[in-house]
Amino acid sequence: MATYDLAKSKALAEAVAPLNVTPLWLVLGGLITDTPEVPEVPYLWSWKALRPWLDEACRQIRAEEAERRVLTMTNPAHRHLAAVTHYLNAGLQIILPGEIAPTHRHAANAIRLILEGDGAYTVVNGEKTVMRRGDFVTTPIWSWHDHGNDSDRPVVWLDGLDFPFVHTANAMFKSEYPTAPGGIRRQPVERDGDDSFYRYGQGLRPSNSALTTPLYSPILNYRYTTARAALERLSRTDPPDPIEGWRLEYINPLTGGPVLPTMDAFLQLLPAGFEGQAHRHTHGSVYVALEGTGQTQAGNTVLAWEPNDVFVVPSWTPHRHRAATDAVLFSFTDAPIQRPFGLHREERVEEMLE
Ligand code: GTQ
Ligand code: FE2
Repeated sequence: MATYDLAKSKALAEAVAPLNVTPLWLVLGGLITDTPEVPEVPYLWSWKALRPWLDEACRQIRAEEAERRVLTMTNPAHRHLAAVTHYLNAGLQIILPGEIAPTHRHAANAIRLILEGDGAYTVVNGEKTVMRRGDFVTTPIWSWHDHGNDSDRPVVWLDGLDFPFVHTANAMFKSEYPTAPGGIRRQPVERDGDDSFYRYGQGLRPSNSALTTPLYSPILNYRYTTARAALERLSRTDPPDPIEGWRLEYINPLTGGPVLPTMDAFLQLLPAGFEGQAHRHTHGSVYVALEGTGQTQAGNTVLAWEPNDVFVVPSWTPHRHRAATDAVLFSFTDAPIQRPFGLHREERVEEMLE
């Protein structure tokens, strides 16, 4: 019940608009809300529907010409932004045998999750890793990176980037690696194989490496074979978590924290018949179904997934997972952006409507 004269306040609003101020009492309710008002909607991008269009993209443009040949996903709630959640972008990138996606760097962090084909590689700050299905590869902020494919088949992976967040921060920068004689824009390879994994990923670190808190994980490629075997072992001894099943986080071995300053990543195993309990949290999540089939209910939307489908659960949306068969989900989220500011919240949801 307004005790003030609304008409007068509106007249005031109009009068002071040219001075670029506004009476806060007219707009406060929309600014300080009881709970998050989230524009993004839950959504699933079907691998079967999208995969043929990647072939068409290959007929239209070369990787080098495109810089990155990606079908980038947009949340239906805001089609103009290349964003699937408020802060995260996702896309499917395809690279053909012999192609090069040239070296560049940017203020956005990126991750890759290999979906089809073995034998493409990525080079990040001089380290080259040949990627296989399910491998999780990090491309941290401002690191030089390029991709290639030495196999005889197309390779497709999921790109995950934080560029909607970087745009919001008005902090985007990018640069291109200098072009060598012959017109090739490629950084030299200094380390080959799983160099960073052997240095940092096995409970060891080079003793002369600095122990200052690093901004991101030193590991380039977290192998699927390793992570999958770890999940399998966990499932043999521990009961599944009622919400997540068996779930492992990919970590920065130097901090125990998230792999990147803005994104964390997980691999989870849901047993056949799993009926997860519901929860919600302030971070947005992007999932990839790697093995098996099931469905995730997010709000009133049921997202039925099968291998290589990508789906999103936006901030504060109640959700639960169900698995028809044994199933493995990869996911990444923007929780690390919220945590340092005390903004991160998570809670169980007792009742979810069908
Ligand atoms: O592979 O470097 O999906 O720079 C968007 C921007 C992929 C990449 C994307 C990029 C890349
Ligand atoms: Fe990039």
